[in-house]
Amino acid sequence: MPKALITGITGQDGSYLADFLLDKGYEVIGVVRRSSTINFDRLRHIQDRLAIVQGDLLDQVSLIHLLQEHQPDEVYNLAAQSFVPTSFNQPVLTGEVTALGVTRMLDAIRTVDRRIRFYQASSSEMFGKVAEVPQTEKTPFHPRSPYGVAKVYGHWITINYRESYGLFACSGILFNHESPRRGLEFLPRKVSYGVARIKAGLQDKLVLGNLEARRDWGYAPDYVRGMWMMLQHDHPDDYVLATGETHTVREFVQIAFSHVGLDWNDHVVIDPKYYRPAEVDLLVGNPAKARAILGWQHSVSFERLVQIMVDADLAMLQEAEIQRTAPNINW
Ligand code: NAP
Ligand code: G4F
Repeated sequence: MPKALITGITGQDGSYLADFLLDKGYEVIGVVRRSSTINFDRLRHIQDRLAIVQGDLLDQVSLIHLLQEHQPDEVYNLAAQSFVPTSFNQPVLTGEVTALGVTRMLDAIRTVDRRIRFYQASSSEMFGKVAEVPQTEKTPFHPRSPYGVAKVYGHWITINYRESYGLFACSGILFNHESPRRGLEFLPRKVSYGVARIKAGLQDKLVLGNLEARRDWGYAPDYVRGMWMMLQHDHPDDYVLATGETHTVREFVQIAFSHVGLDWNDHVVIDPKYYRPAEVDLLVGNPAKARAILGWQHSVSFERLVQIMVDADLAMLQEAEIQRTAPNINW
């Protein structure tokens, strides 16, 4: 049975990757940082099939011990401070986790067992103020946030350890991917959850920032499949995963509201506090290399993605309401 270690397993991608690898027959080790409140919401359905272990990308000793103890075949480094606005407020922490954390893990692999295959979660945020359209593995980087800068470091240190020490280290340059498990602070989930609450009569307004930004949005389960495919190939390399389509925030909002029969103009309010010090105006990826070499492609359209997310949040609110109003047979 192959063994995979996942950092960031409590996050959106970590939980989907764990689902995927368990289905493939892997033994999955999930690295969780210590906190005063345990939050395994995204893992509840598979918790008894995982080994949950404590570790932190800020603490290299913990990473070395984990690799020595569990001897994984594959390491997926998904942990990061991943929210762009927070990176402007906490640029040093973002650099420690999202940039230097990659070196800590790579060097732990170099120290413990160089045969371990490594996946780094790089990001389309690295392209920032884009040098060409669409973006490929060869497009130069111009990051626009401390998060993007940290990811550029993580990307290049991954390549450097591959070239310097012969590690099987891959970097996936992933464009935005979403799901009902997305954090509530990211635009797509903020919109799907807000629309569901408005439809349920729990709120009337949804306060947003820049509606003109364009993103290449896909469905998260498609993207974790691509991570695994990179580590199964004969040679380590870097790949863009994207849909090849770009849409504005405004389009996302419009489809989400119209899906429940509402007009977004009646509910959306703009507040400049959600504007960023520097914005990434346009992202659209070219996944031709991943398609040609790995056989990867996305399976969920933009419109369908928005509907999946809104439907899931509507169902979640209905479930919460049922639980609140259901008679408690223990009283
Ligand atoms: P996410 O939901 O924000 O999850 C981030 C994970 O990192 C959480 O499990 C978090 O743990 C963990 N983490 C944060 N700091 C840590 C530390 N110091 N030590 C150990 N774990 C730590 O992110 P995601 O959307 O799943 O994304 C996964 C990865 O892909 C991230 O690296 C992200 O930057 C990158 N990426 C994402 C996208 C996208 O569209 N989703 C696109 C490109 C790249 P807690 O639960 O304890 O906070
Ligand atoms: O959903 P977002 O916060 O995602 P962003 O900044 O594109 O970053 C996500 O994707 C990256 C890949 O490209 C990942 F690397 C990163 O970890 C993260 O997963 O914002 C999307 C767009 C931005 O242009 C933002 O300005 O939506 C715009 N926006 C407009 N109003 C808003 C809001 N974003 C948020 N979070 N909240 C708003 O109210």
